[in-house]
Amino acid sequence: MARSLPNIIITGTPGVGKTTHCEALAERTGLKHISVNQIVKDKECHEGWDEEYQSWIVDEDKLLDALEEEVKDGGCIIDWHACDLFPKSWIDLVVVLRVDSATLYDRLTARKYPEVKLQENIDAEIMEVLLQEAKDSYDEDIVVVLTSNSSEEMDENVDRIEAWLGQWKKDNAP
Ligand code: DAT
Repeated sequence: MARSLPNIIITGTPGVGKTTHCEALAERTGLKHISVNQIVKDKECHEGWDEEYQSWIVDEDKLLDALEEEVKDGGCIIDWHACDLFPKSWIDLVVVLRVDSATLYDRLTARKYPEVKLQENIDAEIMEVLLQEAKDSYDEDIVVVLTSNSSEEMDENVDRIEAWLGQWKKDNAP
């Protein structure tokens, strides 16, 4: 798929800072922040609400259909706590954000996550679930791991991704 702008996934355990990074990046670069959560909700790409986890049960086929139109021309920053469902051909860069578990605990507690979801997400971060998923789903050379423990780190991350975008534009200039 030829694109005039790249598609970037920002992924990681809930609470790691995906939305915050995507918003900052969208503002800085003009790329479009695609909140997959929002699309699942707005376009009803789900099979109902899971009470225990307080989250939607995602219908991945519906979600991909809903996303394809947005993503096909490029220029999207996809914000989602999974990355293995997107076709490889859609994606130019996969950023996996990581955070210390104590910091994650504080962020998810502040969000009033139910206990089972809190523990599961902290375990997932410690076990590097998202990092492994990214490595299993995409070529090694497009997967980048960045830490998101502080706003200084976030600023550095946004700078790095913006620099990557600048290089991509040069490399893919018509
Ligand atoms: P996600 O979209 O991955 O669930 P978020 O962007 O909503 O995460 O961030 C969760 C909370 O943590 C939010 O209150 C902002 C804060 N946060 C995220 N990344 C941060 C960072 N690098 N430094 C300081 N606070 C951060």
